[in-house]
Amino acid sequence: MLVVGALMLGVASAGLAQEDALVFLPMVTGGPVGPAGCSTCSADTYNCDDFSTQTAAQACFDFCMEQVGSDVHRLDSDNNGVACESLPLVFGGWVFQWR
Ligand SMILES: [Ca+2]
Ligand SMILES: [Ca+2]
Repeated sequence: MLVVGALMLGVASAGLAQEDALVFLPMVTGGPVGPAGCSTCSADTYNCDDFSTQTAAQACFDFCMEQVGSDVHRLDSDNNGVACESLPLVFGGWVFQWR
């Protein structure tokens, strides 16, 4: 939530109306917590661009498949079970790239 604080400070210092600065991001309360950067499976919220590695995208894909049984974020457009082949795969200290 440090990012939110910084954003709020940024908005406030930009001279916008006070109520505009009081924006709260939705937080997951209760229920299973997803992998980092993957807090919801209720709607198409993320794209491959939102993840820096295939590993992170795959974790989100797997998490939502388990939670809602579908690729809700559409991270696996060709339905081969591998999310975001375009992203680098980090494994054991090595970085791999799907070809
Ligand atoms: Ca998406
Ligand atoms: Ca795929």
